Amino acid sequence: MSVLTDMAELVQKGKAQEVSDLVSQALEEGIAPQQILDEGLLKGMGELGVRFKNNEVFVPEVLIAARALNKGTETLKAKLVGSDIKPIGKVVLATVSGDLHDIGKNLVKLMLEGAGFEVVDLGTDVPADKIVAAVNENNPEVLALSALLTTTMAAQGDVIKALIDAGVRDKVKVIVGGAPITDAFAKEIGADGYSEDASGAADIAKQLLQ
Ligand code: B1M
Repeated sequence: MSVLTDMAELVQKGKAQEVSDLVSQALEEGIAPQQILDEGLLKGMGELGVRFKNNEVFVPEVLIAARALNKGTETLKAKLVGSDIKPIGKVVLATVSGDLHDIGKNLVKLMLEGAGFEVVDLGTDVPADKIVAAVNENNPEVLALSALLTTTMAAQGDVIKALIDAGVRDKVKVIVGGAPITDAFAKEIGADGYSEDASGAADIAKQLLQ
């Protein structure tokens, strides 16, 4: 079995330290960071997601796997993110209210940092008023919102409404993403940009700086 197949397997088993060790081993073997991410870490979570949907595994197993995946991406971070890049801009990032999914958000953070942004990460389940306060406090060029549930995607629109109500909508560009989000939905809620994946989010944030 290859190191990436083992990694995908160990993500599903939630073996955080082993996953991290395999990421280091894969890097030593010269495997590209993006390939480690796609064919090792995310492949494992994708396979577990199918088993979750089919009720073959449940929330605790998925939670433990998510921790292993996050530990693996932390180990990759040093390779994906340049160490002495001068920030090209600032992004405030959050998963919206009611939503605890953070793996996609963390990848967006990684890619934004890799593209040279300073990122203020507010975490998950962040209410609209807290996001508006963070925009006022940090003055970012870009606000990036993630949502993974059909029941929480509307909260991205609530954040935009809250920015309008607070009179600060024109101070910041808003980009949105997450599995249920589409370009049409992003336009409907008045977002400035949408990407279906994390590296695309970094590209759009860069375009919006211009
Ligand atoms: Co959740 N969950 N979950 N879950 N979970 C999903 C999303 C689900 C599709 C599973 C399923 O049923 N097939 C389903 C949603 C169904 C729906 O809404 N239609 C679901 C459900 C139902 C639930 C609960 C309600 C389950 C329950 O309690 N009964 C519950 C809700 C909790 C809550 O949030 N309030 C729940 C809980 C959990 C865990 C806590 C156990 C865990 C999260 C742990 C964590 O994040 N730390 C979890 C997980 C891990 C998943 C799955 C298996 C994997 C999600 C993931 O991390 N994928 C997921 C099924 C699946 O997707 N196969 C599922 C990997 C990640 C890299 O992808 O986040 O999509 P993703 O990010 C992508 C893109 O979307 C994009 O970039 C990334 C790739 O490059 N992206 C952006 C994300 N944000 C972006 C922002 C951008 C741009 C791009 O710009 C700003």
